[in-house]
Amino acid sequence: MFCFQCEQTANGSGCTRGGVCGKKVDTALLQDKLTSRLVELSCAAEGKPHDAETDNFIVDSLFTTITNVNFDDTDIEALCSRGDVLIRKYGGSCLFSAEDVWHADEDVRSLESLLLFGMRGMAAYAHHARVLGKEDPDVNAFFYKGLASLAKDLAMDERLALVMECGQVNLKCMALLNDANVGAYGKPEPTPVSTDIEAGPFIIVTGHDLRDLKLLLEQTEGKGVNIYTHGEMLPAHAYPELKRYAHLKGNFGTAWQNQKKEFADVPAPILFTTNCLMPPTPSYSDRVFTTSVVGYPGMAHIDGKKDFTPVIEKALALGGYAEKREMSGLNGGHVLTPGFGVDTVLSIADQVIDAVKTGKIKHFFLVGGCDGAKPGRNYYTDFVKQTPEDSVILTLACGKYRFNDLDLGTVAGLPRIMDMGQCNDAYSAIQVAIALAQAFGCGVNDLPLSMVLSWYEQKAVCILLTLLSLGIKNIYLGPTLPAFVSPNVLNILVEKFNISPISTPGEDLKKILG
Ligand code: FSO
Ligand code: SF4
Repeated sequence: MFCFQCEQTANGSGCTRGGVCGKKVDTALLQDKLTSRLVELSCAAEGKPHDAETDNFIVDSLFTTITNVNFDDTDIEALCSRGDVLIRKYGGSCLFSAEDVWHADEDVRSLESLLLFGMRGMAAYAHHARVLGKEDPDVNAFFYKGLASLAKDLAMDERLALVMECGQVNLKCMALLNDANVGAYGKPEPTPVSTDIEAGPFIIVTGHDLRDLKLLLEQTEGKGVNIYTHGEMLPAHAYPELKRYAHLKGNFGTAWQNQKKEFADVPAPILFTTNCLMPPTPSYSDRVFTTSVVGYPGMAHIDGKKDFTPVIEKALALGGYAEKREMSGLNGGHVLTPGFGVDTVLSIADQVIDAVKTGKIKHFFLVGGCDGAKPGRNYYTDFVKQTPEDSVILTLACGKYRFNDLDLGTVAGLPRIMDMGQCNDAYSAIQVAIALAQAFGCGVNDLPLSMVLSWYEQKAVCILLTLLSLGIKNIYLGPTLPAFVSPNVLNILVEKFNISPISTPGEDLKKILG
């Protein structure tokens, strides 16, 4: 096997004897086989009319191969077989091996990987939008174009153009998902969320799929079972149509990499709607439920009918805590406040613009992205703690658990930390940046705004590509640069976009605020 798609890849270069994430060799080989099927199918269907079944198959298969989504060979084999049927349907003939990508010239491999991993991330967002009834033909068409390109002999500049196009299409995809979420659940509004757990039965729901949460809330209403979000599900509390459920009580735990410790002895089941699933330990494996594209051998799976009865029964049988448990975030705080989406921030735009003009706010930082297991990630906590008092921190995705329970007070009457939501709510951050640039009559790169991002898996890749495709410069990226960015491709990114690896909070702040 060879896999280097995530930040924790072995030795910073590639997993070859099983994944650091727990992915087995056979699973990795099957994922390559599935990717090969997707390329073959796209070669056969590109430019032809394609049906919803094929579009959905491509999206869900790409999503399945994201880090920490599916470890179940049976699921991946079933997808490969469906791929075979679809390839025949479109009269496919091209024979492709994804493994060849890993052995290509290092710059070709780098650009092909950026594209493939970006598409995997984007597929997750396309999936979430689709389950809420929203699709975009341009987004669907790009999956065929991008996948088919992997079988073509292209010049480097053509490959680079495809990578940038992936970023542009992902902006559309994130906009689609934002519209789908707002259409279904209303505009997010700032909402304090407790980290404490009430007495009695409860279910922890993690991942990104708000529709799964909504269905679970409906099915648990009046049953004496409370619901707690975990990880990337925290922003759900901010949506009017979700927060109106009184039994959506609070948020449990922190980011994904702490799950083995946090789930070990909790008297409740855990529902995984998407990544990031880690191989469960025996202490809680009988309490793990997966749904949608998530899978793990031996774990209970809730199928597309979304009957959550087994999860609810498990919660009732376990009974929860006998008494209320006081819990806190990583810095000891007890309240998290998501809900600063694009609508909230733009509704106070005049206040923000005035505060910048009068010098009360001197700088904005977007400190966001994935959390992860490596020790160097304390950088993000320290960075936020060291930002000056006349600055605002916009944040999103699970990396925020490093600092989202800190009370940094207010600046010009505004909270200093504003949680914009899940990783896909990078869309909100982009819209806010564009609106600020318009208000000040300048470009986004001329704003007193710096992006200090953390990455782990492939959704972060597509978001980074979106930012670059918008021409956003001077991004700081950590905790380490992706193994799949070759030195030559890195040179291009540095020359065109002045992207830099993070160093220390003090040094980076000095450079930024210079
Ligand atoms: Fe975190 Fe995992 Fe949303 Fe990623 S839960 S690491 S960027 O999934 O997708 O933020
Ligand atoms: Fe290794 Fe990451 Fe691939 Fe898992 S997803 S096999 S940890 S590179």
